[in-house]
Amino acid sequence: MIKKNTTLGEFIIENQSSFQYSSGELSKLINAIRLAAKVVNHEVNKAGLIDIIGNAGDINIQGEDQQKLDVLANDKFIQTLKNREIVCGIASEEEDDFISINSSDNKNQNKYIVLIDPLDGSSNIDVNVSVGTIFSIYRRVTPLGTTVTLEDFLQPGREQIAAGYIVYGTSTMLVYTTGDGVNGFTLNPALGTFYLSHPNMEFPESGMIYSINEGNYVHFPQGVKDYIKYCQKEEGDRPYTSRYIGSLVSDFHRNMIKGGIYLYPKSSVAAEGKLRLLYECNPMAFIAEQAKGKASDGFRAILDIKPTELHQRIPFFCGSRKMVEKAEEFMQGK
Ligand code: AHM
Ligand code: MG
Repeated sequence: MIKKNTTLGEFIIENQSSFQYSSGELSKLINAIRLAAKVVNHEVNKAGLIDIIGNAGDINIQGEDQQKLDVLANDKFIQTLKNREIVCGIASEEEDDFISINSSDNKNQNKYIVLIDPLDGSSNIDVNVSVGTIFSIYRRVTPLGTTVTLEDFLQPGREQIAAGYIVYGTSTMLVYTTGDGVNGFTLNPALGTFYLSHPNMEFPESGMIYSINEGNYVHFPQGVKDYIKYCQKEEGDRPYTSRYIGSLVSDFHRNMIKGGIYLYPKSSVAAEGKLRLLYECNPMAFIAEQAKGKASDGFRAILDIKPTELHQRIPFFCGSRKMVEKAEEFMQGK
């Protein structure tokens, strides 16, 4: 039973017992992400003042270097997680390699690793368009008490314990799943509190929106070209509406609420597409499946793919189940 005015903090405590491995650690971890999200939100909100308070590389009034927002977001998330000593490893889209965290207090007994894309769609910041943070949580596969290895990070998305995103939009929202449905929380900026605003979020089975960078049309595989033509054809409930923000979190969020499909296919200039399997596609795919949607590379479920490297890219088709299935039919030449 969802109570009105439930805060994210209350929700985490109330739902702790439903976690597959309940120990309070995952709750603490999600709480740390909530805290970092608020800090990053505060910085993102000031982005428009950059000409007044200084550009990246400048020295600010306190004599500190101004950082680019994506670097700053990366630092805030990593620092918050490190300081609380609740994870044993972090991998970030902004870092070349994973970070192992050896906890002196409890002899490396922390079992979770976190993967993050600290500020996705950051090219949108300069023009005041929504950006987001994406996170993903796994249990380590190597033994407790040891230092994490690459193997801990290269798990198929199916193994995720939790995943979520923060969209810094007209309102700031944190949306996440622990494998038991998807819930969305909206930040009241005056109080600094996230409230449950979107309980049990689900993709409509089908929708009327397709989101793809059509400027790359000439480079797309034939299946994608044919699917775009299908979306544009006057037949049944088509033509569909084209909506592309160029910010995965925002495009995904809109499509989950309204019904739609997001596509970032491979192309003749980007053999594996653009999006990263570990930091972008896996967490969004987990949320999509939990919200009764679907995510695929055109041929197989994203969550079933065994990653081979940290920064691996993968084609991404994600959204309302029937729309993704239709796009797959075109990709597979059916
Ligand atoms: P980023 O991680 O460098 O921000 O890139 C990911 C972003 C997605 O949010 C967005 O959907 C996509 O890149 C847009 O790419 P493009 O400009 O090629 O359409
Ligand atoms: Mg990104």
